[in-house]
Amino acid sequence: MKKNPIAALACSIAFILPLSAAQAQSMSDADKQKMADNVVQADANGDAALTRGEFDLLLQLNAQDNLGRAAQVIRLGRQAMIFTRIDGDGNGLVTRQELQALAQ
Ligand SMILES: [Ca+2]
Ligand SMILES: [Ca+2]
Repeated sequence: MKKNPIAALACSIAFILPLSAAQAQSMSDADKQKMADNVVQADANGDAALTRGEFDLLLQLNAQDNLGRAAQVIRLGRQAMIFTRIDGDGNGLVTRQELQALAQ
């Protein structure tokens, strides 16, 4: 059994969506767990990378759970902007490495 890559991806996303490390650190463990669950749910094909569609779904799930700035991102219609910012190599997939690079 290899270690679940989703948890690490979720942690990285927890950093990205609140868009500041301070806000991410202020998230409760329960919220981080919800975020991880949402990533698993959004990553429909389980490859630990998010397509634009999977990313939109993740934002919707996070908004429903009032996590990070997801609701604000959707209200302002900034999904594409944020996805583009995270997708460093522009291949249309957000990977764990790209999230981690952004969280540094
Ligand atoms: Ca995927
Ligand atoms: Ca990419």
